[in-house]
This record gives sequence, C-alpha cells and structure tokens, in this order.
Amino acid sequence: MEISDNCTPLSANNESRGALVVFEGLDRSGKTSQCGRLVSYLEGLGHSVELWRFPDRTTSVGQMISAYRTNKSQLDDHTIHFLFSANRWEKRSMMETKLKAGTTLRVDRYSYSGVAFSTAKGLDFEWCKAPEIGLIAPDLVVYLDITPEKAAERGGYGGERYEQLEFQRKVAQHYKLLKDSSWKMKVFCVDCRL
Ligand code: FDM
Ligand code: MG
Repeated sequence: MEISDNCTPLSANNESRGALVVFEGLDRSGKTSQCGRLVSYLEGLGHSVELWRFPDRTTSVGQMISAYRTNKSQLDDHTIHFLFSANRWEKRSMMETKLKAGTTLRVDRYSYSGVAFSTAKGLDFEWCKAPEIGLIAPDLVVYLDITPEKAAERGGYGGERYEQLEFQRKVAQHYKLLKDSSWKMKVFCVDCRL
C-alpha cells in the first residue's frame, strides 16, 4: 500500500483550492533552494503560495526534534518517529485551512521523510506508516534524486545526526521503496529551474 493511500485527499473537486506540493530527498539534496525558486515562480504567476517545512521548529514538539537532531538529547527511535509525525499533525488543521482558502503550500519534507528515515534505522515499514494515516495527501511529490556521495560533497555536511554517508545510502534505498504515482523524480542539478 502506498503512503498516499493512507492520507486523506482534500476535496478533489474544488478547483479553487491550493495545491500541496512536497519536496523530498536526502539531506543536502537541494530542497531548500528549489523550494524558494518554486515559490518565487508561482508568486510571479499571481498565485498565493507559502513555503513550509517539516520538521517545523517553531512548535514545542519541533524544539524537541531540533535538540535530538543536533545530538543535544537522546531518544528511542520509535519516540522520535512519533514526534516527527506529531509535528505534522499539529499543523494539519492550519494546512487544511490554507489549502481550502486557495493557498498553495510548497512543503519541504513530509510523511515520506518520516517513513524513509525511520525504516532506514530498521523500524517496521507498516508501523512507521500508521501515524501518517489521516494527514492530507500531497498533490505532487518532487523527489530530488541526488546520490548520497554527491550530497556528502556539499558544504556543511555532517553537522547533524543523520548526515552520515552510510546512513544516507540506506535512506536513499528506502525512499525508492516509497515512490508512488504522485511522485515526479527530479535529477539533481545545481542550476535547474522549476
Ligand atoms: N526527518 C525529517 C525524519 O527523520 N523524519 C521526518 O518525519 C522528517 C520530516 O530530519 F535528516 C529527518 C530528515 C533530516 C532531518 O530535515 C531534518 P532537514 O530538511 O535537514 O531540516
Ligand atoms: Mg538536513
């Protein structure tokens, strides 16, 4: 079963609603710069668009996640998995409100990161997908397809818990298992324009 099957489609017949566009990829795959470009492009076309990212560090759950990621706290793998998911749940109603009001959300990481990173640690696939059931289904997932080796060459690599080449290789394999019909694979290119 695909992750998007677990998520709730948002009134597919409502043409005035915004789109939920998710960017996924390894750490240092270029999601953040691609995301800025897409937002500027859509704004230029007159769309209402916002840039979101998960984890969202502004919430109290997000701060617990930040402490874990920077090795300031230790948490059981299952516990941190739930925190990442809870961080999406606490933004769900705001996400629905924005989409229904016609705002397009371009989101840096979503449920696919949650499952790819936790299953790369060895957690069970079905168990990892379960807390995502009921989140809003993306309209499009753009996967930035950079190799783990190429990502590791980029500046500042290694500063965070998950930025280890061996681990990122496993994450890349697990991402490939998640690919479904909502995905568009995008080969990494520093100068690419969306
Ligand atoms: N990450 C991110 C997870 O392990 N699970 C999740 O649900 C999410 C959203 O946290 F290494 C990982 C992926 C990445 C780190 O992401 C934070 P950024 O994009 O590097 O800030
Ligand atoms: Mg990162």
